[in-house]
Amino acid sequence: FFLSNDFRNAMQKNQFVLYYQPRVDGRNGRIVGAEALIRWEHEEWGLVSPDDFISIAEENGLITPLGEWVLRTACFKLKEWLDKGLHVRLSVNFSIHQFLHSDIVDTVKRIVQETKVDVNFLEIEITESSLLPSGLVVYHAVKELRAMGIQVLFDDFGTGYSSLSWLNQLELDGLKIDKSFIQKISDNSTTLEIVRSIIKLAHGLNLSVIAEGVESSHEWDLLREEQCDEIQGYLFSRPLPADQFDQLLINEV
Ligand code: G
Ligand code: G
Ligand code: NA
Repeated sequence: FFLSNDFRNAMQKNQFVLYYQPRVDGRNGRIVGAEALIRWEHEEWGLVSPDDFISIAEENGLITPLGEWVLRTACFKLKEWLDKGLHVRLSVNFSIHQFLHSDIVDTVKRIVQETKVDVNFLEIEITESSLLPSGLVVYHAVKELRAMGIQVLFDDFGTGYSSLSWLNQLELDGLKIDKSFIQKISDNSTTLEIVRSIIKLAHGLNLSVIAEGVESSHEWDLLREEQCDEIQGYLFSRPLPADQFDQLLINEV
């Protein structure tokens, strides 16, 4: 519903911002990390969700510079936290297009050097559906990123068609259970059983498990019982602008 000119202008005018949503320890609710989530502060439309512009950025190729901006901004933020002694991890969403149409490993190396961030606190989220058409390219890039010390998470787990075959082929560090499952675990015993099985499977493969979209303490109780490693959702906090997230972090330590 908008043109790529708008988009180019938006980059030049610095209209993109990162929000940060806390990820907490599944046992005690303490903040252990955050996910960086992009928003567009549009002059007329207000705050625009990535759902409304990421796919367009993928189509017109602007996802490459945009993705670079996201990673650089996130790495500078992470460096700032770590320098203050706030030892949290930060995950960044990567689009499959960044793997296919740019040298993603080279970009990451460059930005890590530029920002001097400790990569051991950096995580990359890749969506399962987006892995599907591009096996080998992703496979090699993931391998190299992990060799650098970066952790790679499988996002929206359970919603795509290839979860299990991908688990079998890719070496990863963790998976995020899609919020569509979490929203049903309280009142649907089948869904609860599926989530329970995903967690067992993941732990058997040495993967950590993050549940997304946790909104009630009952959902948290159920997940804690299953030893879910981390929780993310409105129960703890919505995605926050950087200064508000900083405040939340500082208050907790
Ligand atoms: O924050 P929100 O729920 O509006 O995010 C909607 C979707 O946009 C999520 O699936 C999320 O993974 C994706 N998204 C958010 N930020 C980024 C980003 O920086 N890069 C990419 N590729 N996707 C993002
Ligand atoms: O890419 P990913 O699937 O991580 O998408 C994260 C999206 O989920 C973001 O757009 C974020 O705003 C949204 N989100 C985060 N927590 C909750 C929640 O508790 N409930 C719902 N409905 N959405 C959430
Ligand atoms: Na994500």
